[in-house]
Amino acid sequence: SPKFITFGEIMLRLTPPSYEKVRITNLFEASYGGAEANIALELANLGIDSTFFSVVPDNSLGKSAIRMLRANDVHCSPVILSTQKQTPTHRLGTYYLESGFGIRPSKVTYDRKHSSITEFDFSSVDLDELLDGYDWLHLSGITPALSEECAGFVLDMLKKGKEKGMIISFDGNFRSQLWSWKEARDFCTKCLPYIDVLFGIEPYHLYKDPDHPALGDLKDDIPFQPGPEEQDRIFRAFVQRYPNLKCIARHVRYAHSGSENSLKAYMWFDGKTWESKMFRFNILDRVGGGDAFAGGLIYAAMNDYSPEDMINFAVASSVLKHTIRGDANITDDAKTIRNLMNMNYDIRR
Ligand code: KDG
Repeated sequence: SPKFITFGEIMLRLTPPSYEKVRITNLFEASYGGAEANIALELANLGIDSTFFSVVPDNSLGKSAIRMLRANDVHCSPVILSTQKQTPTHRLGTYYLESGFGIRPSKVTYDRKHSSITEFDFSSVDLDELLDGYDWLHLSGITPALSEECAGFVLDMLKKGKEKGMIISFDGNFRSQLWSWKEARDFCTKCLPYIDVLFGIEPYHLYKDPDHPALGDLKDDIPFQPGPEEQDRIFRAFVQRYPNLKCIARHVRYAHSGSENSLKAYMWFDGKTWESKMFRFNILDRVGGGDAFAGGLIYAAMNDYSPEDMINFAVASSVLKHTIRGDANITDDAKTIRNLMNMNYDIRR
């Protein structure tokens, strides 16, 4: 099957136990996560040849983050363990997650400025060599928000990946604490011509753009939870302007009372809009749900699933992640997700 590579930041995550507030806890649980790393990990867990590229400080924290990925079968040989000379602040980005409970939303506090990946000079990286031998490149809108160097490198990767005939997936992944909606939209617009598989296009991030003719008529009238016809209009506006887009996927969330949620998704593929089943479930940890959705869809596409199975597998993958603590979708095999996708909830014994 295709060989996968991704590039992004991996961070230390500190979480107060038992839904405690950051302000009163005296304990933080440590784990590691990052949008692209989460996808690399899920794909590796599912048996895909999966590689992660990043820059982390050459210290215990940087090494622990990478060891966690290695222990989950992710190849990390391209990862740069940078010296203090290369990256003067010499730190692994950190984030605090205050897990929400029921109606109280989760809260993320970033402490990631000047992390090693943001200070690294990427001109020393030979992109042709880095991407050689891989078939699928995944990037997200988080990395370009980190620094000018990271943004430039993401664009260079997209161009080189395209030149090498790779399949390119991209998740808009808007993070309002890192940049403005306008900055995100402008950057993602530059990326669009290179993308085959697009995630994370929620209305207020990317396409509410009056200066953007093909997308401009999709103004404020797009609801946050669109129906299939509205979503079809959105997809069509995208592919009309960017015919390179082979697949666009978007998941839509419905909150109920307590921690109960429903999730379903739409996917543009093969010239039409597909709608997944609706899944209803309880949330244990919602961080990384979008990555699990993307990871599931990438896995399904790599394995030539039918369009219905692709979109249902992607949602089921996200649903599974919501039941797992930590950022990544830890799985044993694809069968676990396929069972969930077929709503077969029997105990496996
Ligand atoms: O999608 C999950 C990510 O948000 C999480 O892993 C942390 O990468 C992260 C970020 O920048 O928020």
